[in-house]
Amino acid sequence: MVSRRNFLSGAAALVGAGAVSRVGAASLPELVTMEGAATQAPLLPSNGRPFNPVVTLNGWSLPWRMNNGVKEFHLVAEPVVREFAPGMKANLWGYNGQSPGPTIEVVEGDRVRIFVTNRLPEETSIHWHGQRLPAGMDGVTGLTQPGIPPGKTFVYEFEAKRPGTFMYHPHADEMVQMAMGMMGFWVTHPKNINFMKADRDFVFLLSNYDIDPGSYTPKTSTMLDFNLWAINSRVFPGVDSMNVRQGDRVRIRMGNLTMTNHPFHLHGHEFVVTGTDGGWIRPEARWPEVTMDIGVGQMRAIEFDATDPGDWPFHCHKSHHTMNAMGHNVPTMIGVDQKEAAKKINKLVPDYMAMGERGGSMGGMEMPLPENTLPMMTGEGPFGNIEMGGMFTTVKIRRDQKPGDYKDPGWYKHPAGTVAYEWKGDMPAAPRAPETGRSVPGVELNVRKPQGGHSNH
Ligand SMILES: [Cu+2]
Repeated sequence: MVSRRNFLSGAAALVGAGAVSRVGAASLPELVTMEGAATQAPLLPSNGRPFNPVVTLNGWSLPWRMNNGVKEFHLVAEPVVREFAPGMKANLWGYNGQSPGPTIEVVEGDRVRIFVTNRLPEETSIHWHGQRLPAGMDGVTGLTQPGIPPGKTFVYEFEAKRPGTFMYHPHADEMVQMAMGMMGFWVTHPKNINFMKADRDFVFLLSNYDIDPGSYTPKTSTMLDFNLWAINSRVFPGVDSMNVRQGDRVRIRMGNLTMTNHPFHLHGHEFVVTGTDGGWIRPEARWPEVTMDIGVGQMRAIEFDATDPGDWPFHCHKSHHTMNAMGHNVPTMIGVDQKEAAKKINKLVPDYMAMGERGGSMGGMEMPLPENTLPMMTGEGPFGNIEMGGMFTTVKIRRDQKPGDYKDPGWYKHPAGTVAYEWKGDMPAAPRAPETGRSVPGVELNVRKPQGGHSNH
């Protein structure tokens, strides 16, 4: 077994493909697994046709071996432990040691053979989402194949006909297996290496989990009310930043395997949608956005020129998707004086803390949390608590980031005079909205009263 761990800097160390060539042709390709959740350096193709590799956020790409012109991969479906962010781990199901599984990268026209070994306690299969392939290779349990029983290995084989962005996931006990984290990314690179070449090509999957505070295993019967919204089974501040050089053409590809849509928003730059599930979009048909909604089961590729240095958020715009495990039945307490009630409760529960009177900000608060539980709003930034979680990360654009260097450059150093600052001079009166319909207690509301003859009673 070859493992890959933690090394954003030495690309040479990660090419495990050479190590598998000594394995006999009739055997399974050597099993390659990953430990840890750090973003791995791009997997430079050591054999087969050339391509520009992608970088999987908090993930990795699976090495292959060539066998008589066929690219052979070995995926193992198995229980894994995934760290969502420092301080929280979960028991998930995944592939080759991690959830999500490794990214598979091939070239348009490649003949691909994938060995899938099942080490789960129930049957599984893999559906190659978006691929043109023989129906019998589509991976739908019961419809196109029997389920892969525990302990058995099945083989999928097809030609990667269409370049673009794909996913893989089980089509067996699907709700449970996807709620447990079984999924992976697939990129079919164009045979022309210069076609739509980008300087940085990041990929990740969106997934959702329902893990009660203090527990370790997702509730698999949850349909919509998930409490962890993840980028590649990580949540902020556990999601790595996308580190690029000023002037780079940056591509970000996403696949949505959650149970709802996610409007992803980029700060400081416009992007264009260049790819969908069905392929690449011609330049004249692309449209500019700063927020792009990605529906359930969809894939999208966006591109932009990284013109402006800084630490720019890239996040889902549903605000509860940028929070970590939270209770959902919390009443709004803004404006409610809880002092007297808190005194009474404190007699019974000494640690009780009245919350929410001034909003939900917990920036300055230290609260005891159950074991294995992340704060809802967290992440230490250069100016204090970022108060985010879930589907949030940053694109870090730097003038001096070297080509091919994916290392985190640290926080942006703003040029003097370019940061929002406190005003200490005179305060002119700010214009106010006209005083109609104000709901301040004691002020008579200017509401139209029902007139005689128009009553609905
Ligand atoms: Cu979202």
